[in-house]
Amino acid sequence: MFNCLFPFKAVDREKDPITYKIYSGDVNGNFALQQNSGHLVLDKPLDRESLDHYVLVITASDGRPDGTSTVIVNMVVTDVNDNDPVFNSSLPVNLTVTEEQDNAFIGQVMVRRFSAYFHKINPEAKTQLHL
Ligand SMILES: [Ca+2]
Ligand SMILES: [Ca+2]
Repeated sequence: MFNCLFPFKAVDREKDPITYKIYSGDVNGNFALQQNSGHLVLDKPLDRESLDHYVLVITASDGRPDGTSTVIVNMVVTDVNDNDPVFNSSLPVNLTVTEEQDNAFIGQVMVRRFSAYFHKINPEAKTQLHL
């Protein structure tokens, strides 16, 4: 069973049966409007990183050719943390570091971390990690 986002309700003074429709704005087919109840539900999950704002035009008709009312709904998609961080794919994956540099920051940090760790469990390992 779908969760109802919002119940759109129109009133007809002759109490004619009302048919509800999404006229426009559902650009990716995410929404479904139950035509007899006017309940707006999600047919597919929304993705704020793809589209964060919808303007839906919803109609209610009593069946007469000119018996249609329209409502415009602005909908903002709020964020949840659903994406992992990704590295830039253009970053180089093979690095060459020249030995004997004293300003190669990345090399120094890595050697220090590994040295500290290995030195703790094996004092002799420190010398094996030097570039
Ligand atoms: Ca009517
Ligand atoms: Ca997100």
